[in-house]
Amino acid sequence: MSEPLRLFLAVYPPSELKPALSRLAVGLQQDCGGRPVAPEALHLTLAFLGDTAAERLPALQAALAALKFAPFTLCLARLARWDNGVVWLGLAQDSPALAELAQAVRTALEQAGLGFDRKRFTPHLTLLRRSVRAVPATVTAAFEWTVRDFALVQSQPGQAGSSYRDLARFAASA
Ligand code: 2AM
Repeated sequence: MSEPLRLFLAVYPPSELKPALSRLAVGLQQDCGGRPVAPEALHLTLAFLGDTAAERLPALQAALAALKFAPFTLCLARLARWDNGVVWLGLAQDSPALAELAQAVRTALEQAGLGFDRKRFTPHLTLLRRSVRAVPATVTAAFEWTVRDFALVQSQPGQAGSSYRDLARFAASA
């Protein structure tokens, strides 16, 4: 059997928003410490599978390719910090379309017999890791984009943190 792959499913911000998101992360580093996530690695996780046998990839891809969802708009405008040092950008308000997509993805994984982290879905886009101070109330942000696809991503640990590689993209159907 080959080495397992560390996998997760994520929505990416469009490339035109990445410079501004990255500037926000670098600016927040001044206030909160820690390490900004690189622009190309910015994402919002729908489900985390963790170590998955490479042999399961065809079943995983088939299950995700069969999933139908319509494009939807996402508004991120809430900055917060968790005790684990993650500073993140969250939803301006609940997004039923995002919650439905995350639920559909999780149901598809379950039906395909694939393991995943069953912690409650908390939509967040990580901006900083290992921060040590709270986000000042004076820092605000607002980002909006249309989600048209999601990605199956492989996480590879490295000395400078994990790097991510897209294995597949799954497009909205309308
Ligand atoms: P985080 O940004 O809050 O660390 C790859 O690790 C992605 O999967 C990250 O977005 C990470 O969230 C998320 N994730 C969710 N559950 C995870 C888990 N149990 N272990 C590692 N990453 C997890």
